[in-house]
Amino acid sequence: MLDKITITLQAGNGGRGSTALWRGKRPYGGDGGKGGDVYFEGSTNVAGFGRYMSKDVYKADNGQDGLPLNKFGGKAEDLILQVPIKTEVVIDGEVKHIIEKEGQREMILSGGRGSKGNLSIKKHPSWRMLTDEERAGETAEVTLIWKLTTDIIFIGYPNAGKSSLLNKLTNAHAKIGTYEFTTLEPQTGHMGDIKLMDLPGLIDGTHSGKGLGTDFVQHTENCKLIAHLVSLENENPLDKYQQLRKEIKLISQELFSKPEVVVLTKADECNPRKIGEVEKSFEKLKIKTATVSILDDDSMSEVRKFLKTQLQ
Ligand SMILES: Nc1nc2c(ncn2[C@@H]2O[C@H](COP(=O)(O)OP(=O)(O)OP(=O)(O)O)[C@@H](O)[C@H]2O)c(=O)[nH]1
Ligand SMILES: [Mg+2]
Repeated sequence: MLDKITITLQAGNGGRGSTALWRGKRPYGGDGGKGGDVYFEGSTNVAGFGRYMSKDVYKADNGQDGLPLNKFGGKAEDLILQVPIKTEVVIDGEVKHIIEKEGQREMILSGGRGSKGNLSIKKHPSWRMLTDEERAGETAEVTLIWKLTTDIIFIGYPNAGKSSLLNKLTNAHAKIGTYEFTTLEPQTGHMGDIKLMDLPGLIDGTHSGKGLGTDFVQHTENCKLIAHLVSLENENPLDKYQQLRKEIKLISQELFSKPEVVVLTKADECNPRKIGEVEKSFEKLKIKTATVSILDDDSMSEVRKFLKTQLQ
C-alpha cells in the first residue's frame, strides 16, 4: 500500500486565437478555449496511491484553438484525480488541502486562458493575442500523503505477538516470525467494522533512529486507541511495559497521551500464578489489561470484547 507519492501535475494550456482573414483581409478568427483545471477528489474506493505510479506527469487537456468563421475553441475537460479519504496535499512543503470526505473536490491547478481571436481583438482594440507563456496551464510538483485512519493500533517490542494477534482477530495475513522486526510496514485488518493496525516493533532508541525508526508515527495521528502488547515471556512484564512507555514519550508526546490499554500476550508460555501477579501489578496502576494466547480461542473472544468495550 503506497501511502506517499510525489507527482507532477500540469493544467491544460489555453487554445490559440485564430488569425484567419476573410479573403486575406478581414479578421474573422475565433477565440481559443480554456485549458483544463486539475482537481483532487476524495473517494472511499481508493486505497493508497498505487494508481499514480505509472506516469511522470498527469496533465489536463489543452483548450481547443479558435477557428475561422469566428468559431470558438472548446474548453478542455478538467482532470480529476481520485485520492483516498484523509489525503494531505503538500505543495512547496506546505499542506495546502486535506481531503476528508467522499466527493470533496479541491482545485489544485488552473488551466491556461484561451487567446482571443483576431475578430474579438478587432472589436476591442485594447486586447491582443496571448503568447504561448500566457496561455500555459499551471504546473506543480505535489506530494500526497495518506493519513491512515485506524481505530486501534497495536504497538510493542518486536516479537510481542502483534502480527499474530492481528491475524487472529481480523482478515489480515501479516507475516509472523520468531525473529525481531518481522513486520516492516504497518499492516491493517478489520474486526467487524473496527479497523486494526499492527505497527513494526519499537525498541529502546527508536526515537533516535534505531531499529525501524519513527516514520510510523504519522499513521498513529488519527487512531483512537492504542493496544500496547506485552509478552508474558518477559521476566517482569510491567517493567518492560514501563520501559517502552518511556521510549514512546520520546518518540511522540501525542502518541504517549493517547488512550491506551495493555494486552498481555503468550499466556500459554507463562504459569497461571505468575499471570495473576502480573495482572495485579498493572491493575494497581489502574492500567486495563486483557490476557491472551493465540492458542486459546476463549481468550480470543475475550480480547475481542475487551477491545470493543475499550474503544467505546
Ligand atoms: N506460544 C505462543 N507464541 C506466540 C503467541 N503469539 C505469538 N507467538 C509467537 O511469537 C513470535 C512473534 O510473533 P509475531 O506476531 O511475529 O510478533 P510481532 O510482535 O508482530 O513481531 P515484530 O513484527 O517483529 O515486531 C512468533 O514466533 C509467534 O508464533 C502466543 O500467544 N503463544
Ligand atoms: Mg509483526
